[in-house]
Amino acid sequence: MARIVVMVALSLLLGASPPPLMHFTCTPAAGPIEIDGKADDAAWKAVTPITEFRLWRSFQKPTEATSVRLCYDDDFLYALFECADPDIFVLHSQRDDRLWESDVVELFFQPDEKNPIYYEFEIAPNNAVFDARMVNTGSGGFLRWAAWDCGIRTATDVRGTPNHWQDRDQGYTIEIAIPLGAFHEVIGDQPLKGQTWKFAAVRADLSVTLKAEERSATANVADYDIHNKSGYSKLTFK
Ligand SMILES: [Ca+2]
Ligand SMILES: [Ca+2]
Ligand SMILES: [Ca+2]
Repeated sequence: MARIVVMVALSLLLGASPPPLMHFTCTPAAGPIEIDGKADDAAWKAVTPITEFRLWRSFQKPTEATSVRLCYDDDFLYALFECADPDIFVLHSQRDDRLWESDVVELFFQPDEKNPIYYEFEIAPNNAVFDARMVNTGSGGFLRWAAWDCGIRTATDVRGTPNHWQDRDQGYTIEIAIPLGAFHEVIGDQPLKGQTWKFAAVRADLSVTLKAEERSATANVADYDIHNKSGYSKLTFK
């Protein structure tokens, strides 16, 4: 008992220890997906949502619910985020701007652990898009890599009044289609089926209802650096 008390006290002093890394699967789309910000496509109903978002550093559950679904076909990798949010806040509307400074969802993929190239996609509730093919952040970060434009298609559905903090919003949905050609430099013409990538889905939530902004991920973000891929989850294409 004494040893357990000491261990709990130590873990509180040193910060939370990270939970085991997560491993998800991505299945072929069961039908066509219309990129309109609506989750009503039959293909989405067939996908189990990923809901295991954890706050950066503390690994605790975030205040507001977030889910992401993933699937793919011969041409696109699809994602659908659904975010509860009582205060939707959007700062930027330009392509490749600093979308992470207000409410945003993000996807990170490193298709091949032996190849340092990785991909970052961010979409804000106002459908502003940031996309970047990166090698590492020490080489210039987004200033160097964000000019890349992969032809991503996105749409959003906002239930609320963004930037009007006096009322309470319901949330927003973001639907994404990333052309598989975006990853060609790394994966070539290999079929997705059977591949396992490093992966993180991320959400930033800034709201008047929160004591502090909340950044959460399906990855273990121990040091507040989402570009540190050691805590990424894995994503296997079935
Ligand atoms: Ca749709
Ligand atoms: Ca870009
Ligand atoms: Ca918010």
